[in-house]
Amino acid sequence: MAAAERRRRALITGITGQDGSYLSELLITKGYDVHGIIRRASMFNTGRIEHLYRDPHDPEARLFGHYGDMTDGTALRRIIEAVEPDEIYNLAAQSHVRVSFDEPEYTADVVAMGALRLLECLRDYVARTGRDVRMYQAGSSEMFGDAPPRQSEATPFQPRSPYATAKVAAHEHARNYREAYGLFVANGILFNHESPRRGETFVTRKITRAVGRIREGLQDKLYLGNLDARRDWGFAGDYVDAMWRMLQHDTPDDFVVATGRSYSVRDFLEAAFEQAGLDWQDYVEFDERYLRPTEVDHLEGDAAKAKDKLGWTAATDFKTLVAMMAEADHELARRERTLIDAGHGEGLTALNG
Ligand code: NAP
Ligand code: F7E
Repeated sequence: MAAAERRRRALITGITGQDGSYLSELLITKGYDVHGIIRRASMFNTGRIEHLYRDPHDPEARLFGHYGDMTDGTALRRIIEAVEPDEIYNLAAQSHVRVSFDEPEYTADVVAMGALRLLECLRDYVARTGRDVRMYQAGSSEMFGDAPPRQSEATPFQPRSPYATAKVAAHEHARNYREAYGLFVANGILFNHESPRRGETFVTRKITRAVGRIREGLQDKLYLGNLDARRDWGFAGDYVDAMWRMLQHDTPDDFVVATGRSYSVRDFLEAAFEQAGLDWQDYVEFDERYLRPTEVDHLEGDAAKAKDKLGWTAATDFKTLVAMMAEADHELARRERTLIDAGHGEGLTALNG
């Protein structure tokens, strides 16, 4: 292909995660070639992007994988040199807040140092080639921590977990590289976003998975921690569009991405069990293992700047999101039930997501 016809090229860290899969779909639809960094695992970890994959020899192939890890700066550098991306989306993270209290050093290494490693690669690559390469940094509403709602770009960060402090560090590194070296680095500050592809240990998916399994007689209890926490839950498919818009904007900036409405974990439970005609109180039990040493009580975002400057608003409301997840997880549980009835073990985890 002649240089003039070269398709735009995106590099995504964390491509195998929830957001990586939706972002890959979006970018392929927009005509990009998508390259993703995949970490080596003893089992397949590409379930969420398998439907996008074709053999790289196929001229229709648009998705390409590269082994790498956010803890390995040399590999990141090599991948950027080989891919020559126009846009980089840094989505890789140890993204579980509760787990970050158990693995704080690893979380900081992947999230904070990982972002810094990537910025260093970008800095040198841009200095050497003079190319316009844009980077998105996946920041989080967790960075606001204790700050009272509604939180906006002007709200000071008060992080409450090793995950959140690492995200604040990554966010500040990104701002500093923007100012020090004139790099185009946009910081997203995304509030919770969910989907049928959400990891199963996050509370929304844990609930909809349980509802589906309870309906099919595969589970009879659901153990949870704090039901009072309030979150601003949106749909991941909507949020990756905001990421892309940030990199098409004329200047690099920081943007809150949120629905502007918050609900408690109890509200989510009620809505999800109601889908199945069940009363959550008959099934849910408390387990202190799911409490955090420091909790974030109330996150509710003000995304007025994203609306004004990027033309972005959340398209999916809470009720639609819960219904979408509950329906997908009921279907998953039905398939588990069929397999079990056919004598194929305890359940089907490979099809999750
Ligand atoms: P996710 O489903 O947990 O995906 C995380 C991705 O990072 C996976 O692809 C994972 O690979 C990869 N990863 C983890 N450790 C890595 C390492 N050491 N090296 C390379 N890759 C590594 O997270 P998500 O929900 O898609 O979120 C995407 C990003 O947005 C994350 O940075 C998250 O912290 C941030 N964020 C998420 C939300 C939300 O509500 N979802 C809100 C705000 C910000 P494996 O598949 O191999 O595990
Ligand atoms: O918890 C409470 C828990 O783990 C939500 C990540 O994507 O969003 C996510 O972080 C709330 C918390 O998400 C259980 O205490 C009760 O108050 O689903 P979660 P999170 O901590 O808000 C932000 C924006 C990110 O950036 C993160 O990467 O639910 N909760 N009982 C529970 N939570 C879990 N996981 N499990 C429970 O049993």
